[in-house]
Amino acid sequence: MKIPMSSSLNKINFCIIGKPNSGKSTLFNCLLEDSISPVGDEYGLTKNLFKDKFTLYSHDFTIFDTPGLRRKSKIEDLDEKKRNREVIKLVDKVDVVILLIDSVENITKQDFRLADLAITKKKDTIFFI
Ligand SMILES: Nc1nc2c(ncn2[C@@H]2O[C@H](COP(=O)(O)OP(=O)(O)OP(=O)(O)O)[C@@H](O)[C@H]2O)c(=O)[nH]1
Ligand SMILES: [Mg+2]
Repeated sequence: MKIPMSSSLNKINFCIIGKPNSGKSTLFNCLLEDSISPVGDEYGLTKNLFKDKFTLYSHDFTIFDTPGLRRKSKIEDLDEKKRNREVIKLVDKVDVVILLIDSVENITKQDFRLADLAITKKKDTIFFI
């Protein structure tokens, strides 16, 4: 998937990242007021990047929903590894990262790792709990 990115002030690209099942797709659909990305209790339901655009106060936003990120050492499945790499590549390209934290589980070590990922890549990071 080729993702053209722009950092001009009236075009903002952002992605929602987080652990599996933290509610990323629910937030994505909610922001877009549409049911674009499948939502459900199944752990690791989102297996592709979902992308959409919307305009707010004359600003064009591109938003991505992403597959959940688990700790690397826990992943054996090659497809999941590939999905993880795609999300990390996307984090490199967007302007803003929304890190979604599941308030039911409280903040976990993996949430800190993901915060570190976004901040290390010098992304403007929004923590959404
Ligand atoms: N109670 C409650 N449930 C929520 C909330 N957000 C999401 N859920 C539920 O949590 C489950 C997982 O939501 P998803 O949006 O599919 O989570 P996800 O992070 O996209 O999951 P993956 O794609 O598997 O990584 C679904 O059953 C949602 O209905 C919330 O704010 N409150
Ligand atoms: Mg999802």
